[in-house]
Amino acid sequence: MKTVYTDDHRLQNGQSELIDGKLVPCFEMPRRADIVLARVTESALGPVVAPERHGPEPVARVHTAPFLRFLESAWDAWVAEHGAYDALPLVWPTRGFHPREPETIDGKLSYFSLDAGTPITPGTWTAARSAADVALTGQRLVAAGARAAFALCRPPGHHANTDTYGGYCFLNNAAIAAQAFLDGGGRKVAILDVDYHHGNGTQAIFYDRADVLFVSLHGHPAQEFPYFSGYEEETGTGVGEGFNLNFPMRWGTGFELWSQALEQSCRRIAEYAPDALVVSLGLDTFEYDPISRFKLKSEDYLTVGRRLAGLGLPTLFVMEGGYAVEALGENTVNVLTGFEEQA
Ligand code: SP5
Ligand code: ZN
Repeated sequence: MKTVYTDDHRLQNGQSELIDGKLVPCFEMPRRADIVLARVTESALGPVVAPERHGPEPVARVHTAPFLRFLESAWDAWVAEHGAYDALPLVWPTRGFHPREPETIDGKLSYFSLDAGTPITPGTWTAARSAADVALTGQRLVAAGARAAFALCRPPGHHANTDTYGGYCFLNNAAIAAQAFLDGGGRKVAILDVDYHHGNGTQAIFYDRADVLFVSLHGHPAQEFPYFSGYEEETGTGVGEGFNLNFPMRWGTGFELWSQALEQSCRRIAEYAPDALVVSLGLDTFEYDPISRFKLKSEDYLTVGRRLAGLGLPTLFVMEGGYAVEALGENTVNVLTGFEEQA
């Protein structure tokens, strides 16, 4: 399969995130994509291609105009107020507040974000738009008949909702690609999210729709970020009822339990019979991930790829999380080569 990649991801290079009560160097760093690219290049996976530019329309199919205006202008507004260092929010509208978009940049950061782990930097907007182009280019390859493609997106996307960023995500690359499948004439798309964290943004974007099935395997929200999304009882609403499926799992989960949830996920996807599958490919389920608590091993990712290939669907892999950086290339390419072996 082809890998879609651009160096533009390096423009998202945050200084620090707030985690465990400390400001520490960002876990979501450029080296992540560099290491995945290096491993793809060494492997027999296939060629690496540059993204085409798709313009603002496919992004605006998923995100609101006020949110996109905010992301585009946030860095300049922040610099004018505070100077040229990373922008982080500090306050959020919680129970009893009145969430109206404030006029000032600090207020806007609070209004449009979900955490203090996701710095806005000079290159954030360009990097995020390029990542969406990477996903859209992969989508085009698959829509044009490729069995599969790998969109090596960075920054990741699955925590971004129509009008919120956070969890290292700005634009929801997987959701933008899924919507592009539908806008290109697909009738139904399934999104399988195997990142350790619940894909709250993707779930929310498609929660009231039956043309996108969202299935997610993740750390239990009673224990794990993003805490307020990802319970089993979240099954969709309105015509979307029954088209959202969550498998929350407790800290310490290993491949035996995780792979059973994967099997159930695959059966639901097969029953749905979509025109295409988008895989939100996070590798932070790895046993040595520094911020996560599942116990998957490198060789397990080959098995994951083989099972996904068994669905027999046109498949777009979209890179999400994974912070055990030195193993990230091997783990990612294991999923993809497992898939190719079986496809
Ligand atoms: C795309 C993606 O994987 N985003 C993940 C964002 C996670 N943000 C930090 C969550 C903090 C949870 N506590 C970690 C404790 C580590 N000692
Ligand atoms: Zn994650």
